[in-house]
Amino acid sequence: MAKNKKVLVTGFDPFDGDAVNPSAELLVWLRDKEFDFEVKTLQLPVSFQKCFVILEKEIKFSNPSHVILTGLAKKRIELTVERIGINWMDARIPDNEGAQPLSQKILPEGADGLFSTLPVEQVIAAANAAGCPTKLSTSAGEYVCNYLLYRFLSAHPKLPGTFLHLPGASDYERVYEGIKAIVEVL
Ligand code: PCA
Repeated sequence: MAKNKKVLVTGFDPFDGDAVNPSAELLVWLRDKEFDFEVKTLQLPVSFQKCFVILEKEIKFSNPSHVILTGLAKKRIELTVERIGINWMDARIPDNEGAQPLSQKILPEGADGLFSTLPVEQVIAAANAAGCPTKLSTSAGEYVCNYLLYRFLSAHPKLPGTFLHLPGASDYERVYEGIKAIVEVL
């Protein structure tokens, strides 16, 4: 295990008229679990303007060794690990503050795409071994989740991190066990 391992796990508020977001429930679930390293949790607003600002404050404050960002992808049926964040926003629906950026870059001078800084195959294998069907994804979408991943990767090219999209209607206990296995294998 990495020396001074400290994993920051984030989730998102409910959005799109939903009452709950399983990525926020994940944070509550994780707080009850025991780890032999530190795990910090942070719930973020579904806001282009605020999510990354709040993440940055927490990274500066707690100096994590690994960052696992999570959110909901309602139409997916498995947990997915994002390989890449893209420099693009095209919001299908407004965020929770009414912002809806359409067809534009996140950072005008930034790279078109940035790869996750964790060994994604290894974390996929860990989640599958824990009984949670998990796949690789090469698109985190064009909404707030991809925005957060891209901004994170752009600001922290050396900090190991990735984004996990939780599936819609699922056996979340199993999904959460898979994510716990990912947090442990880092
Ligand atoms: N999923 C959205 C934003 C918040 C969330 O949980 C997304 O995939 O962009």
